[in-house]
Amino acid sequence: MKGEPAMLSAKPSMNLRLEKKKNNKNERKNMNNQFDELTKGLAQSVTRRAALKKFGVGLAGMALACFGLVNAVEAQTSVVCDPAGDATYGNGKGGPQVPDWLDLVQATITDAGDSILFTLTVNAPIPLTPSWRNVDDGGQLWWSWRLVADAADIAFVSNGCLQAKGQTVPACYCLDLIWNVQAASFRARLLDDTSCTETAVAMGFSSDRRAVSMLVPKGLLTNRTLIPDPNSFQYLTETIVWKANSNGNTSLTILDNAPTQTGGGFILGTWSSSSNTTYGCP
Ligand SMILES: [Ca+2]
Repeated sequence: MKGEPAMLSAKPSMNLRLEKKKNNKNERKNMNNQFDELTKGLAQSVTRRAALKKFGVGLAGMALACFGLVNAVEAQTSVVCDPAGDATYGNGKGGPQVPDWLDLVQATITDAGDSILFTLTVNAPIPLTPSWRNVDDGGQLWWSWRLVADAADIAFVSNGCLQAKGQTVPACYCLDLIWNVQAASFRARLLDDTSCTETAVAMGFSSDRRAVSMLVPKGLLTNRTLIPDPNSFQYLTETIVWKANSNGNTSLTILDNAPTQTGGGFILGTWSSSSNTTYGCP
């Protein structure tokens, strides 16, 4: 299946190159802002120093990488933009309106040395305690990344790792921020859905809560069948509702994708630690 966005293979004109240079500057600035926001989000009631301490070597490593990048190497970033207002439940056929904080507007992957920073931006602040009548009787809300090596070569697994029993899903690394309705809490995890191996990762919200970042040490991406090289892979992002009410009914429904999925095959963003890419951005 061909999923490579045409834009990514287009040869940039001179103007585009200049534009890119300008963007790189902005991206460096954004990287710093992003880190500050992430730290703020992680810290909230603790100091920046305590936040670094709390999340240990990974985040500290990222801080060093970020500060180093300002002076030396450019942070490489992949950005996918998505329209606001296109999140729907049940194809929009009479389903409840999807809250704006489940409407994806941007997905960004930034190299942070030994780690990779994943940031999803949505169309409204993610509430401290997200509530949506579609899932208030039980279940989970997900802000998700699906990481694969290549859209042209996706394997599939039929399993219960994603709590979508009986469904066939792409074999991938799943990076998810999960709001659990019953537990009334957030958690962030990296899941290998071929082995159901799950690892908690550091996460934080931006100060306006429109963005959530998750930090994944490259050393966690050890399944070389899924991703041969953590410095280069393809991805898509999703918001998902997993319903699990008291009657025992379960269903997993995708509300929004970035890149938007149209027709057959997967349209994926491309990440590489050696180049900047954008897709679908104005
Ligand atoms: Ca959207």
